[in-house]
Amino acid sequence: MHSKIEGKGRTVQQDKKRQLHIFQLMLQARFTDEKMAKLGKQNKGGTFQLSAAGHELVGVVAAQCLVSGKDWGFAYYRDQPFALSMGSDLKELFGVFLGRATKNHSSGRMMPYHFSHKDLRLFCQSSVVGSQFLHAVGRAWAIKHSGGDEVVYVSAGDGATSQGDFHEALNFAAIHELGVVFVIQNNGWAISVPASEQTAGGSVASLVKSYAGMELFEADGTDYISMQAAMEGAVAKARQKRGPACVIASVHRLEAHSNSDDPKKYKSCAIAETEKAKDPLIQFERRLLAEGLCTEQEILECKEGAKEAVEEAALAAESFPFPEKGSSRQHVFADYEPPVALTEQESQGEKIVMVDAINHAIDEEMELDPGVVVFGQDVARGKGGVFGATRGLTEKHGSMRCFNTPLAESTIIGIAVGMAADGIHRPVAEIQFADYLWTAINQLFNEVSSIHYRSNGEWQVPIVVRMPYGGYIQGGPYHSQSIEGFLSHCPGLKVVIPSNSADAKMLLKNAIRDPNPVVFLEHKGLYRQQKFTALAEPSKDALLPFGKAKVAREGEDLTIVAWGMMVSMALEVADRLAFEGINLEVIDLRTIVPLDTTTILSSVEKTGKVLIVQEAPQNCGFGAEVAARIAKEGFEFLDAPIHRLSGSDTPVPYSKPMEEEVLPQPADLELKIRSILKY
Ligand SMILES: Cc1ncc(C[n+]2csc(CCOP(=O)(O)OP(=O)(O)O)c2C)c(N)n1
Repeated sequence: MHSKIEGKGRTVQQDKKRQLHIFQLMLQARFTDEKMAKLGKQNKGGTFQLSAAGHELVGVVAAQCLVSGKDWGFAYYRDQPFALSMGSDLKELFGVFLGRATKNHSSGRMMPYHFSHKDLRLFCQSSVVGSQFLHAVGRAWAIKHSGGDEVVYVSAGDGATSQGDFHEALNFAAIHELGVVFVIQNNGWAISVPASEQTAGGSVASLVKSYAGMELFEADGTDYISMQAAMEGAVAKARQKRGPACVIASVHRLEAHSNSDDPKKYKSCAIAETEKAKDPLIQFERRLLAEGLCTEQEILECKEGAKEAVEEAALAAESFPFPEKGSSRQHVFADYEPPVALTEQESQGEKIVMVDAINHAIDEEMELDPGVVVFGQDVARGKGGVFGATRGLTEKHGSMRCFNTPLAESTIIGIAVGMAADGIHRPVAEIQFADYLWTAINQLFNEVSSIHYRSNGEWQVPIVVRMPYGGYIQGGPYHSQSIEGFLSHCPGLKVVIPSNSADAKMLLKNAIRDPNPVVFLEHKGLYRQQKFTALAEPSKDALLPFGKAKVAREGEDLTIVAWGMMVSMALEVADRLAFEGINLEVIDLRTIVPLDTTTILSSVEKTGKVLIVQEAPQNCGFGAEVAARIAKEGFEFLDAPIHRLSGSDTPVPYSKPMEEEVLPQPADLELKIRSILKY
């Protein structure tokens, strides 16, 4: 579908009050930009300035077509006019610019123009161009399946449409017929890159049209009649639950990209002059006068009123305090204590393998909480994931609570963000193999992990990302990776790696209830493993808090610190060496973020010797972190240097003899233990 809306010759209901209100907002936005530029030069706390001049009409009109506090906004950095028109306090916008403490918009954590306002349903934005598209469609998915009629607005520049996430979002929105309105503010430039070097054929519209069910509205974003008609049409479609729409609004960026950019390096004076002539404020004013909607005097009053409001807001913001000293470390994680007591006692249940324990954990949480939704590649129906962990959940809980996504990892993590934003949905996403997380790493590292922090605690995204990981199954370089070291390096993510079925069940149930993002790593080699791994199934009520390592075997001669698959290898070797009178203590970390250093240190205090065993390559692996902490806090306890046994610093090859050379083997472990004990 394609509706081309011309600016001329259309009749749109207009009333004077509404027109003057729109004009006021546009003026306020323009004067705000000018004032911020001035304040920046005066060294009052704001260093980064980014003007929306030329884009004002799009944002203001878009906001007029939405219901503030009901509809959702995922607004990009050139959308200050939108944020303002949705009800953001001008004083706060100035406060953010000056790096001051504010209730909304990050309170000094983000550069300005990263809008976040929970009461107004403006979702927390990052600086990553294009990430927000998938959050918006995730939100729209959740609205649709809750039966609501809220519309989701997501905006970006034309350069952002080159990002894969844009196309993934269009695809997902079209497949699920979601009530989302994409608004592309097409100024023809991405900093200095013109459209001809950005988009195949130079037309974003022709790319958007190829997504079946996506209705396209092309508008002149400097002309009120055109913009209003496009936005009204798009919002009506979304509101009436007829699926997604995309408004491509042509505008001109009248200023530099930001205060550190000089457009003279890439825009000729002639182009800049032509663009200035299309200033939406001038056009709006002319139309008001030409159509007799207001007098010259009223225009003057409007301008004076807007200027006064801006000056007052700027002055008020200058008196806002800077964020409190010591507050910069707050809100990495939301507070959480498991609702029921730790259940470590021996379970009376039947023995269960890890993959079934995981299935039962999700099933029980789905029964308990209707907000829990499961999705990923191949996870639905009889297949239930390539390892069968989610088998039967679609049949039991319905096709909307356990569903397949497209083969697009960024979609899987990105939609989870939007779903979780309402505090009701609890996405449990599956990445088919940890090796393929990398195509979604922006969504996990740059987005999910820091939303709570970046919004100064305003938003929480309780998301569980489950991933099979690890080798020993001849999976080759792309089905064998152990990636926990990377994950643990990212502030804001909890990282869980169970070594047996009972722990897996209790830890996963806890992960689903935790308000923070949790990455849950499941070793493929343990899914159906019996020895050391298949344990009695814990009850429905049993949860295991994070950050509590387990002494999996007690001993006095040497401490082995391990996690995941390496725990069973350590236990196997420990059993064997016990016949020779060597008593090993095996610590199973269970979660690496948070890390239980207390249990590690008290074990090292007892044994005086420690070996850290990890499957991942050695260089910069998580074992290095464990070693550093023992060296710092347990140095006095040590009778020998801290040792590590790790995978080789190579990819994991497929052929069995090669795989065995690269991944730690029981014989390697035994050798290492003997050499440390001789020290
Ligand atoms: C993924 C990513 N790459 C690069 C940047 C740096 N950057 C910030 S804005 C921008 C240009 C974006 O242009 P466009 O989407 O057309 O929006 P406009 O600024 O023109 O409104 C770039 C390259 C970024 N923030 N994110």
